[in-house]
Amino acid sequence: MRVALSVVVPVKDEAGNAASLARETSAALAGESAELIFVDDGSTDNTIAELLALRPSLPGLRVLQHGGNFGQSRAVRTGVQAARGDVIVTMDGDGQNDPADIPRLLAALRAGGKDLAMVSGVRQQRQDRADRRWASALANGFRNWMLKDGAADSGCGLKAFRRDVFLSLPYFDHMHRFLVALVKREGYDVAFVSVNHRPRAHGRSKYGNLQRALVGISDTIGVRWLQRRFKGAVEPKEI
Ligand SMILES: Nc1nc2c(ncn2[C@@H]2O[C@H](COP(=O)(O)OP(=O)(O)O)[C@@H](O)[C@H]2O)c(=O)[nH]1
Ligand SMILES: [Mg+2]
Repeated sequence: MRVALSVVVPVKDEAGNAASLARETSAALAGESAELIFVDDGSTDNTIAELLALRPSLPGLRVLQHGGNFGQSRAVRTGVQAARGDVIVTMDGDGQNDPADIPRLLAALRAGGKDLAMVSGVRQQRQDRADRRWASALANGFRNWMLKDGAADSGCGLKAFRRDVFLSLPYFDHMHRFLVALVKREGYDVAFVSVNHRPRAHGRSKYGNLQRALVGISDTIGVRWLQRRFKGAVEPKEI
């Protein structure tokens, strides 16, 4: 079967969340020739066992394992590299993103012109603690001021994009938070779609506000440098 769409889900210690998300996603994508790729990044809980138990009933489910903790961005890249579809959807593995939003993201990507390479979710009514929401608002403000990427919520894990474009982007740890700026740097357009956000049912967030802020500042400066060191897109003509 030709796979048109690959859904890539990075997971680190998402027991109780990952398997139900896989079932939900498969139901939301009935009618699509889709595969579902979960990339485990050194989970020490039951995540892997729960996903493997699901495989007989979900033939489109693939499980990749890093065998250590290399980070969320690396897990996304591993999944995209292994993907068979030309279009990728990424989503958090904790169930905070809602797979029911995927068809709207895909419709927006498919309706766009040849320059539209990504549709990024914008979480409405974030179901996170107040301190996390404040930290996120500050980070988005700082990033927007520095990078002018026009993203209201660049950390939203729910995104749809062209696989070839993603694989042409410069890679660094935590790049998943800068995909809008990086895709625009290549000369492509990015569209935004409002998406649902749900509370975490099990487990806890893997990121602290302070750690995220410190890394975020240095990464934003790094992406600003990448923007300056690029002379724009070219469409070479063979003559
Ligand atoms: N593969 C991988 N996934 C991670 C890592 N840290 C977080 N994640 C996943 O990335 C998603 C978002 O992480 P989460 O901790 O919920 O972040 P928050 O929602 O922003 O608080 C979840 O699916 C996590 O399992 C990591 O080190 N490796
Ligand atoms: Mg989360």
